[in-house]
Amino acid sequence: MQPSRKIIHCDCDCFYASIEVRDNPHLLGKPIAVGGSPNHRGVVATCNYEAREFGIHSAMASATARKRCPDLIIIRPDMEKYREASAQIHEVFSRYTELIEPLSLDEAYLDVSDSKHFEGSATLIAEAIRAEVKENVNITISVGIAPNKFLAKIASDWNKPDGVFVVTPDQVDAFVTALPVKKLHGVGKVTASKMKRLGINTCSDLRKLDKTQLTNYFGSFGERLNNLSHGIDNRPVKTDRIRKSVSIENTYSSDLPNLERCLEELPYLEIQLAKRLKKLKGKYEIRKQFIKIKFHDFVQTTVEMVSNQTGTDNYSKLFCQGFSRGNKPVRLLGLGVRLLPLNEEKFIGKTSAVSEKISRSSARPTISREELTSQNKAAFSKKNIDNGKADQLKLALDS
Ligand code: TTP
Ligand code: MG
Ligand code: MG
Repeated sequence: MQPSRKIIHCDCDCFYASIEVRDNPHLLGKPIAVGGSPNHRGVVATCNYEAREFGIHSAMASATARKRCPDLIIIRPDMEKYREASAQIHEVFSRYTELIEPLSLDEAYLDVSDSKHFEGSATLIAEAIRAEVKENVNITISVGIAPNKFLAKIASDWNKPDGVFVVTPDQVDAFVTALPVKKLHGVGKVTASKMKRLGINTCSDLRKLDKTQLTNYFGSFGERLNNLSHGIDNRPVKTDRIRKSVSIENTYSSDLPNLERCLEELPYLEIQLAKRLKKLKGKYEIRKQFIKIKFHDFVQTTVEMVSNQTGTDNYSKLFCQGFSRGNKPVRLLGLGVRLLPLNEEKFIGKTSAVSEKISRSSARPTISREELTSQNKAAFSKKNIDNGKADQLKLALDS
């Protein structure tokens, strides 16, 4: 039998908001959110725990947030500052292990199974990390410690904010048995309500079904569900994270009324996507092009096609197809590519056959409107972004 691993999942508490409060101590104790303007259909990127008491959360419209809490202070994101803090935090992680899998600016898995620090005590390592983050970055970070990634991630959320939660190998069974299924990674709203209909509320309910039944109900996810319900997750901490897609999205402050207006926006989105693709390191081949449309009533659709390039004509076609599914005003447009990682040798062997050669970089989930304007003033000045036309540009680097 393989020796049990020691995985730490670290996640900063209300990350962007913590940085803002740190830098503006007069905000301490007040409800604050970081996000776009309520007047321009901005959304909340995050909010501090004081604001959460009003039911405010990430991705909520800023206008709704303000309604729930009239005293809410909304601060524009300063991505540069968050990236700097993120680099400092990741520097702290690297003092304890080389096996780090960054998930986002504020979050990472660490495998400390073979760490020599604190005689290999994951709990003491985690406490040291928390103390160093507090000391060097002046924000709090919560940690979960468990024998695998799935449990460590759940554990880091267990005692948030500023919390620690440990699931030792001999506690795994009891912990998982009582775990509500909605805590399982991959169980979203739809799956959770299907499970509810089937009378499955906890992992112990899931365990009553065998693999075949789980596959019948949940398709290819069935086998993983079976493993998770028994606390099994053998995924290694991957230091070399492979990106599977790059995309860009824009929420418009006024709805785009028709297809023609959507197509007019295409070049501006393409410019942003091209910039992101250029910046990536590593070797990838484009496998698919895709678009996303969110209509004014929040109904959303995505369309994709097999492709090894980023051709405008293809995106136009996809937009036409997507738009025809709703034929109503559009709130958000997005486009992107799905990627196939190439290893070095394969890449060198190909020249003209690979139409796009792009690379990988650290995760960067959002880009502020300010950043967008400074990066691409020429293109966007035409569209008068400062008049609130393109209120929020979200860059999604999905993996
Ligand atoms: P999270 O770690 O998901 O959230 P958080 O750190 O703000 O709060 P928690 O204490 O619950 O961990 O995300 C990290 C940052 O990523 C967050 O501070 C802002 C940004 N973010 C967005 O921009 N949009 C989103 O929808 C989410 C969830 C996060
Ligand atoms: Mg966080
Ligand atoms: Mg996080």
